[in-house]
Amino acid sequence: MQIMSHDIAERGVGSIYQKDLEKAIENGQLSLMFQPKVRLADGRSEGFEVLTRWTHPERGQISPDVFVRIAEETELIHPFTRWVMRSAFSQLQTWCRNGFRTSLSINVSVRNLAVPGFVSEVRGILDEFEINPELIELEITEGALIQDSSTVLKRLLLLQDLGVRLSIDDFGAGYASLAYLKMLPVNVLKIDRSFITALSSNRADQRIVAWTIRLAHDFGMRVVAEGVETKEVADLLRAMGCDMAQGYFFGHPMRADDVHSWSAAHALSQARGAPPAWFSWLGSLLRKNHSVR
Ligand SMILES: [Ca+2]
Repeated sequence: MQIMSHDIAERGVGSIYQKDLEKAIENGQLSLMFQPKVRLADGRSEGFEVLTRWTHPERGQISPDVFVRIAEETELIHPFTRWVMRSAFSQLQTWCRNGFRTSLSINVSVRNLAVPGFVSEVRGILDEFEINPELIELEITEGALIQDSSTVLKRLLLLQDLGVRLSIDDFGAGYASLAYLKMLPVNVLKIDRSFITALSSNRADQRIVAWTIRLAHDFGMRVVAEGVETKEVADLLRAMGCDMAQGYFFGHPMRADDVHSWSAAHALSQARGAPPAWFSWLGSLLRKNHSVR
């Protein structure tokens, strides 16, 4: 199996980790984390983005920036995404059976979309775990979307037919044209964190973000701001009409075991009108207990 791009080979990173990643996918060294998305208008939880962690037996935690990139630049992206979907859907099935209904966003690479069998694979995994497709959102990075527009568009339409939601991830970091965006069967646009982290002090970012929110709404999409770390930024986004937010201010990525207690605490504090800062405190407590990220 071919596997390494020149880019990775030159950096020498792939040679160290590629075989290890293949083993990690097979041998259960990967684990899932869940980061909450929150509705800005009323603070209610809107589900979780599924993130992956890799604990290497000798090297410890490997940064997702490294291993996701290796997966994306090699054929490993196929078993990797399959593992993420099966594990996440299995977890969601357990939650649903226990009466905890939430939705999950899964990151999907354009290389997954390039494979003709991908849509039927998604359908098969949804069926296997008896998941209502409405509870699933697939996030596809903006840069990836413009690489092979006709095939990608065809596959996106087929995925839409399955009933899953689709979102454009990291919007603003790539170069998607507005005309192209209009054609995509996409329900959600996620604004890249690079425009959000300094939003309260950067006027240019404020203009770009306000304009992006208006544009997305004109196209009938909902908007998620990524990388929200402060109350100021959350308040500003709410005033701009942004629909949802994700980031450390609302919740760090957490283990499956912590999702239920976070959700219960979150719902309780929303009912009491407590400020979301309370969750940052809870999040840091959970992080300390589990030494996560
Ligand atoms: Ca994402």
